[in-house]
Amino acid sequence: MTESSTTSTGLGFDLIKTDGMARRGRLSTAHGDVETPAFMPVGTVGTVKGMMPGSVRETGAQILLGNTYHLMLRPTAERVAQFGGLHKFMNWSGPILTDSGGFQVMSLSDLRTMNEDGVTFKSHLDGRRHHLTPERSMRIQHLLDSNVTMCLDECTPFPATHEVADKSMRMSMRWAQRSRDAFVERPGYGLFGIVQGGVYPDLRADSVKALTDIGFDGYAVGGLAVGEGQQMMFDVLDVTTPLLAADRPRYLMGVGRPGDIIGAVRRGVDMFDCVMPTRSGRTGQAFVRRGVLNIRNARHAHDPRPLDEDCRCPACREYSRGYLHHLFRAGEMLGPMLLTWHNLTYYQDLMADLRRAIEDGCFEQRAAELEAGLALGDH
Ligand code: PRF
Ligand code: ZN
Repeated sequence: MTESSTTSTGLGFDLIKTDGMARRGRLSTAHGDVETPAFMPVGTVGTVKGMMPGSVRETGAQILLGNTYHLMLRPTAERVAQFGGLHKFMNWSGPILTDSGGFQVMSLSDLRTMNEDGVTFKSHLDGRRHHLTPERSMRIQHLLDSNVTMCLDECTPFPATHEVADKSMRMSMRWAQRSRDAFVERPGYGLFGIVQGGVYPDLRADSVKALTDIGFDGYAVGGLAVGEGQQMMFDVLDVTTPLLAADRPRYLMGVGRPGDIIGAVRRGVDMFDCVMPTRSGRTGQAFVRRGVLNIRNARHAHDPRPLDEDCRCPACREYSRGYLHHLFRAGEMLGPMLLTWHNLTYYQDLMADLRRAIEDGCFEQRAAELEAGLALGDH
């Protein structure tokens, strides 16, 4: 049975099938549908580094993530709007989700001060001062023409005392209300709230309640994968996802490694983003069905085999490990390009595998097989 719903702000979400807590769904936007569980490649500055959009699509990606923080500084949101929005500017016709900027301000900008109004910071590019408020973040994401806009929030650092996490979460909830008020509703576009509260179950529950009372098109879980470790992240998900509206998509921000994603899908998460496949591809790390390997390692120099026998990507179909090793050792740009292509294909095939398992009602069995594969190590 398919349950369909469209909220006032216009994003459709169909929950097609569940298997335990794992969910098989479909998110509908003005720029097309996204089959969930989904992985969103990171296109921070209006490009998935080293990949043309058609190639990103070929890996199986249906939605990209863009960043308010980077694009507001360069080329500016107004410039992107002048080109008809981010889809046209970067030549990606599918859906785009944009992060709101707060997280990137805290991790990238030089000097920053946060108060109730918003966050003031110095650009990591030229040192100029900028101010980001919930209202300004909504305006920027609107100019970018983002299909899925994220509320401005504060990612509570880890570790944080209960008192610090409480204060931080409550400000994020006030910012969520201001974000909701400033968001311009359009069909095919929506706004996600972001659950905070550190590692404290009572705060996570309060945060879910505050966001649910406001009402969003989807709910993200923020403040995780910030150093707490996989088990604690899973523990927080265990007390958070059961509280979230079943008929709305759930997004775990900035996660993760393949094992993190499998564990989070098991706990009811629908959407993910992470720089892992793209960033590690650029440094020579490849995800293969039996773990990870670094192609720069000397033992690959003489190896005529592909990176991964079972992979459909061009790096695996058309090149040897020995050649890829050579490209990295010679500093050739084709090396990072091919490994990025491979890693994104690996991630998308993993998501397709999980979706199929949920459809077939054998999620636990398949998840266990995949987890066992990851533990085997590199071959
Ligand atoms: N908030 C926002 N973006 C994020 C995070 C968050 O908590 C995280 C935490 N892993 C990644 N990206 N807005
Ligand atoms: Zn491959």
